[in-house]
Amino acid sequence: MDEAIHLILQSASAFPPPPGIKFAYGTAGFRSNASLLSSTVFRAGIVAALRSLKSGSVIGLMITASHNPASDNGVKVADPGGGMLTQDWEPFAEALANAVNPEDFVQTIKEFMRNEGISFKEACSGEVLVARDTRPSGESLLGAAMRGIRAVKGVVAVDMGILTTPQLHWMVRNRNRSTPATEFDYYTQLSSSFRTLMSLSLKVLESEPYTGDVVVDGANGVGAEKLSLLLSFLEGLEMQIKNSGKEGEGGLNERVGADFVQKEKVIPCGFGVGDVGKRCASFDGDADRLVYFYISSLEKQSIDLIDGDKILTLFAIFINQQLNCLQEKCHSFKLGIVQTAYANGASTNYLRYLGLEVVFTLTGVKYLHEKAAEYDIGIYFEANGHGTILFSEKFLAWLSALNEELGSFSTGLEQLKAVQRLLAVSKLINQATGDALSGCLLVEAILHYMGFSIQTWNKLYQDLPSRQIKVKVADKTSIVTTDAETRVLRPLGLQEAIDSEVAKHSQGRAFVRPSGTEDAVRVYAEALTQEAADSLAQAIAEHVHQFAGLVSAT
Ligand code: 16G
Ligand code: MG
Repeated sequence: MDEAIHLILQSASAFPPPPGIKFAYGTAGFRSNASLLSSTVFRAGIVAALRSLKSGSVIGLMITASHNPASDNGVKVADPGGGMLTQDWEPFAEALANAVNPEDFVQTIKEFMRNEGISFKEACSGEVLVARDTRPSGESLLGAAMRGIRAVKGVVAVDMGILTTPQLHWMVRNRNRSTPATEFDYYTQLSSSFRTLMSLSLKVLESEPYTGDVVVDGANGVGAEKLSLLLSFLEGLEMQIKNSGKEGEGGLNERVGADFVQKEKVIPCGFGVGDVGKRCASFDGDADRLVYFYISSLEKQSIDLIDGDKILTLFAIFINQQLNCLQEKCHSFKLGIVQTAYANGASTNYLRYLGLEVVFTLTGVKYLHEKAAEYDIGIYFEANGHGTILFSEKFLAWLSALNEELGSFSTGLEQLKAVQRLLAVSKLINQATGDALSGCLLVEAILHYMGFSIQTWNKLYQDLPSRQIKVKVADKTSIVTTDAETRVLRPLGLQEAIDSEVAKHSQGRAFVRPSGTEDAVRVYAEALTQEAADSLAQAIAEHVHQFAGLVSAT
């Protein structure tokens, strides 16, 4: 043991931590300016390697900072099921990232290994797949990650090259299930299940025709390149890709991409007069978020946004229709919808009006994913475009059996088609995590099936006007929330102040929460008019200043 730890320590000396900086394993791993990250990435490599030894499974390590500027980078660990690192390991990841001297560093590893019952093993006992997005800093951080993983005796590090975040999660999940898991397999599975789904569509005569001509904003990131690879498996499908990151197309996430489009609600760079009237989709920098939009006014540069809530609604309607078709056969299976406090109230009302069960979790994919996995079919989405559909093994086994049973009678049966549609969705949609590429194909297939134009889809319900404000306070951790972040526990009195502001507005709703990715407190407000939502958010931001100590508000 001591000799193996000594080897880790020796490798670590090449990656000294930057002085005076505290790293936090936030909502989506470590994130910071790339120049500060080599020690953190090296150490995250050690965490991933130990996780692989502990679980006896393949683990993933993704180097990305998603929608952050190109100068930032980050790192996160994918667990054996393809989801986020188990939350019990986050304190260890943080303690290791922040261990300043060699004694602390060694002690942190030793103690954790002892508590978790992990011991070093012989060669090839563990394996970590490493991928990165297109950020320039990715290559040198990859080196740090590989060194960190290889420093742990018995663990192999495999460089998977440049991938989207969801592709790496998908590969980890598949490797551990012994199902095809290469990048080629990813495109093969997505394209063939998409084709199956399209072939099972109803041809509703009076519906608006499916045109297939969607324009995709790739955020100048990795998603654009991977989408064009995927399209090479889907001959005949028309998708125009903009902001693909090629020379002259602008910088990564610079006034482009899902985060920009969803927050600013303006036309992203690269889109203009030629795109008016078209269905447009935006990915974020690592392609795990998806939103749709169409240009509403070129003059005002405005768009009509179709956010994660509306994608969720489209998926829920479709899945529910298929389940209704199988109602007499599957009443014991449960469909659950998972949202966060950021979900527009109009979406929740609409989903409940459809008779669906809607539950709420904290912000962050790991929380939504965990909750959705409790259902036979769990659909989760954040308004910002992170989301997917999860199917339980039990439900999939039942579907496969039903497919055989019904298939032996007749091929045209509507029930059989419903079964086959659900099976195709389970293969098309990424079961490991939200995925802009697979999500986009599913949206396209469902729009085709429903005969919906993007405008019809948008009109399913009308969003309540909302406003978000970021407040800088002396210490964001002074704000403690409860009830899936919808209510404040501390500082005492702040919730009462919020309640009294909300009560002044018809259909008002508001909450505050400390950000998991930035040093700030976020305020969200919703009301019947934009003016009311703006003034409610402003009034609450002022209360936050008073209660938590002002630095500034933007
Ligand atoms: C991260 C999360 C996202 C969440 C956002 C909230 C993942 C993969 N990403 O981007 O789910 O909505 O953080 O940021 O979990 P905030 O805490 O700063 O508001
Ligand atoms: Mg992302």
